[in-house]
Amino acid sequence: QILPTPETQPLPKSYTREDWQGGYESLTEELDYWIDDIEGEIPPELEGTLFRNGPGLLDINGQRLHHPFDGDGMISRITFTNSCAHFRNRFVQTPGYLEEKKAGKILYRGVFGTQKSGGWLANIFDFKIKHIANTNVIYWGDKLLALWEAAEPYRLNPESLETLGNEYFHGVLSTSEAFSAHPRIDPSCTQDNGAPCLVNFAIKPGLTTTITIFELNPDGKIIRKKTHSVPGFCFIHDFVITPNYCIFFQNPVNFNPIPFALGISSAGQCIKLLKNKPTQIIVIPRTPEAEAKGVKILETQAGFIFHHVNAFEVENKIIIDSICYESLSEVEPESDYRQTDFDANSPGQLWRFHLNLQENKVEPQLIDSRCCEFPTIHPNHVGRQYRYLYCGAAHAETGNAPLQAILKLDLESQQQQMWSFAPRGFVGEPIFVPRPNAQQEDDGWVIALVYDAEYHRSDVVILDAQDFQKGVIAKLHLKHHIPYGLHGSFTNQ
Ligand code: 3ON
Ligand code: FE
Repeated sequence: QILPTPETQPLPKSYTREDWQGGYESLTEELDYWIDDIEGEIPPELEGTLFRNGPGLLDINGQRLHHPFDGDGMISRITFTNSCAHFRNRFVQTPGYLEEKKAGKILYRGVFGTQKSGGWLANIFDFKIKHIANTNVIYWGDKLLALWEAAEPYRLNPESLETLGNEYFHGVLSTSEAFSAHPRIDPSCTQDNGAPCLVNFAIKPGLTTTITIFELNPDGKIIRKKTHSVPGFCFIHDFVITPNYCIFFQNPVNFNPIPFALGISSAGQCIKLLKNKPTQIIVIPRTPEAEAKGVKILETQAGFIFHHVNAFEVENKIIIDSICYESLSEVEPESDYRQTDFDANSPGQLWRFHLNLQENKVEPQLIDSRCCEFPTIHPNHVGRQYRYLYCGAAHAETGNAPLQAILKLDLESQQQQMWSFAPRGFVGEPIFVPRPNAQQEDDGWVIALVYDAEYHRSDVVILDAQDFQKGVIAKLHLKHHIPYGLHGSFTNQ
């Protein structure tokens, strides 16, 4: 009798697909209440507001969106004060959101596969894309901004979350000019006598791509803006900064716009990863001293990167930590993302790239093979040497799976801490909030939204960043779920 070898016996999963799917239901209500169902205690020193953005609608009046990234942006705001917490959420009132709400049906094509009903004939030669403001939300220069990488930001009232209109930064950003969803805040800018500075970019893809870099002072004014041209088509979602450089990874992709033009598939679906072509690492100077050496392009292995963790300079080297995928999961026109076969896709894994600018050499190094996404670090270490990173992670050590745990990595000692919400919890992006007057890099809290399939609701969970093994120090039960989100930020204001 032949018994199956252990390798061929699939491990029991830490989740069920049905549970995971629950987090992809729309939330149509806009709510406003004090959170009164709390396990544990909110640390009294934790004062400030966590803003989160993500698709709030996964359907328009019952017409399903093809992919969650096409969903209208919904901002959640959790304010912590005196160990109490207040919740409020509102949709970003983009013209597309309002028109579709009124019409009760899909009126626009989305970047990730959403189409107007009626097949390709209803979509052919329609190049209009709905601006959805669903990817990130930041508070900078006394302005709350909802971001989406292909268009200009929306400004919201930070208290009421009411949409105030597009933000053009005193006309320095022009109409339809993009402002990406992944700004980085340089905690101490050498060009501004050590004042903090927000650095962001805009990609205009084409046969040659332009990358515009913006630097904003603490008053929210664009004080530096420069455009660079790079050869080839770029799909770049995130970047990293150091005091002297902005660094972009140009994923080796090919863009064939014909199926998009013919109404067969969306723009995003026309992007294919080329596995036999290298990734180009574009190093753009920020300072006049670095500028003298010009833009440099280095090459490394093929792969796809959405998110980077951080970068820093050591002598003539630049170190960059990123989440890399071996292949890009396809969102076929006929498929349903809720039926995703996790095992068929490659997991995001943490890599470190050592760039030697003198010798034009790149050394990639796998740091951790566990499936992970949504990395975050201490805000004062952006662009600088750092020791700790936090991210969402799969419960199991190997394979691709939904994020169910929060992982802390000590990059110096290689030690790890993990807190898992499996089997029924699913985590979003964690945010590290330093404790006021803390001395150590990991002295603070990690806050995340966790979807709990058992009650079909979301919890705001707070961990002690120094000691995950303590467990959740406060679990704030919301009265409803929040659909799986993208990015957010914390502000002490
Ligand atoms: O030709 C261009 C192609 C293109 C794709 C035109 C373009 C500039 C309009 C464009 C647009 C890109 C956009 C709008 C990208 C938006 C990306 C987005 C909303 C989210 C990306 C999220 C990435 C990740 C890795 C999320 C992971 C989530 C989980 C692991 C858990 O749910
Ligand atoms: Fe992102």
